[in-house]
Amino acid sequence: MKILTISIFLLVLAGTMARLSSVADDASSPSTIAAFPGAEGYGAATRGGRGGTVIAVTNLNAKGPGSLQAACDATEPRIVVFNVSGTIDGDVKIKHDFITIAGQTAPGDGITIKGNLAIDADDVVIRYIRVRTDHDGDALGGRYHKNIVVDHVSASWSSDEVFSLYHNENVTIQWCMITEACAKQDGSHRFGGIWGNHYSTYHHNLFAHNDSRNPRWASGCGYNDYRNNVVFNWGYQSAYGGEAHQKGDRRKPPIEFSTVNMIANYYKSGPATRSDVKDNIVNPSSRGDGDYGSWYVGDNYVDGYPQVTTDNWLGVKGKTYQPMPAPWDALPIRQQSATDAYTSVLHHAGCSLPKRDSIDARIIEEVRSGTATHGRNGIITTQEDVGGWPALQSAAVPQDSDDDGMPDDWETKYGLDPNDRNDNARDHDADGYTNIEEYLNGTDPTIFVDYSSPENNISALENSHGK
Ligand SMILES: [Ca+2]
Ligand SMILES: [Ca+2]
Ligand SMILES: [Ca+2]
Ligand SMILES: [Ca+2]
Repeated sequence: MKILTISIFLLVLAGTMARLSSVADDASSPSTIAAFPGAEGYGAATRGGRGGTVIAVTNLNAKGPGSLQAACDATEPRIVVFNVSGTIDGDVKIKHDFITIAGQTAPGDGITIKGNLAIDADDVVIRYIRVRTDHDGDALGGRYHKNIVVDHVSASWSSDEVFSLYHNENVTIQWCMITEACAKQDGSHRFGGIWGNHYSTYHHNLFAHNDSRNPRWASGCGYNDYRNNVVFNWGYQSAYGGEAHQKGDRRKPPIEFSTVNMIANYYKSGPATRSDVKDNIVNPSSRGDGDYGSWYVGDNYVDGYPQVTTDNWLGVKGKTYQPMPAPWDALPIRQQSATDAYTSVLHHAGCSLPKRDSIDARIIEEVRSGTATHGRNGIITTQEDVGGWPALQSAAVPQDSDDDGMPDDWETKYGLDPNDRNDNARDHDADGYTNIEEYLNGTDPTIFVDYSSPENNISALENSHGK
C-alpha cells in the first residue's frame, strides 16, 4: 500500500513536471544532462541541436536542397536525421553552432561521406557516420571551437591525418575508428590524428593500420584524459607529442601546457609495427627546456610485453617529459579494464549503426586476429589498395506523416500525435530529452529517467559495455 501511494505521488509529480517543461529548456543555459545517454566526459555537456529544427536529409547530393550540406548550412539549432543511406560524394562543412547529426537514423546501410568533414562551429554532436575521404587533407578535422562530441564515427583514408581534432575546448571523442591512413604524394605520412583539446575526453576508440600519430598529442593541448582506447598495428610510432608550447597558437590566450592521462588502453602491435617500437605506449616530445608536457600512464595493457603491462613507465620513451605521480582529476567515464575495453571496442566501435560496412568489419577481424590483409602489412598507399568505397544499400523509410522526424508508428506507440509536427521539441516526460531525442536515442518518451544520475547515463541503442 505504501509503495502504491508513493508510485501515485511520483506519477502526479512527473505529470506536473511534464507540464512545466513541455518545451525544451532555454538554449542559452548549460545542459545538466549529457548530449545523449552514453555521452561521457568533457564534450558531453553540449546540447547540440536540442530543441531546434528537425531537418531530414533526403538525398546523397553534395549540396542543394535535401542534402547533408544544406542541413549543415542552416543557421538555427538543428537535429539532422536521414531518410536515405549511401555515399555522399563531396566535402561537408559545419559552419554554424548547435547541430546534432544522427546517422543512426539512416535506413539500410548508413551514411558515408566520400570527402572531408570539417567542424567549424561550436556545440556539435556527430553520431554514427563514416568519413572515408578521396582527396588530400584530413578526413575529419576541426580547430578553435568548443563543446564537441564525436561518437561512433568511422574515419579512414586521408593523406594527412585521418581524424584531427585539436586546440578546441570541451571535447569528447568516443567509440570512433581511425584507420588506414593513406600516403601523401611523396609516399610519406599515413597518420592517425592530432588530438589534444583543453579539457577533453577520449575513450573506447580504435586506431588501426596507421604508420604514426596514434595519436599525436598537440603541443599546448591543456588537460586531456585518454582511456580504454585500442591501438593496433602502428608502423613506426604509436603516440607522441604533447610539448608544452605551440608556436603560432591562435588561441587568446594560448594554452602553455600539456597534461595527459593515458589509462587502461590496449596496445596490440601488428605485422607492420617496427620491432623497436612494439612496446611503446607514448614517446613524449619537446622542443627544448621548459617545453615538457606532464604525463601519467597506468593500467595500460601492452600485448606481448608483460613487463610493460606491469610497469607502464617502461613503455614511455625518451626523457623529455614530466611524469606525474597520479592522474589529473578528470571527469569520470564508465571505465573498464584495458582487456575488457578491448572486447567492447571490437564489438561496438565505429559506425556500428545502422550497421558496420565491409571496411570496418574487415578491420575489426584483423585486429582480433592480429593480421593485415592489404598494403604493406596493413599500411596502405591508396583507397584502391583495399577495394575503395563499398556499395551501400538504402531501404524503405518508415512513414512520417507530419515530417517531424518521428515515424508514425513510433509516435502512435507512445501516444504522441503523428499529425502534429510541433511535438518533436517537447519533453513529454520532463527528463530533459525532447521527444525526437528519445526517438534518436532509443529511449521511452513517456518514462522519466533521472539522467543526472551517472548510472543512468548509458546508451540504449547498444549495450556498449556488454560483450
Ligand atoms: Ca512524425
Ligand atoms: Ca508528431
Ligand atoms: Ca523526454
Ligand atoms: Ca524518457
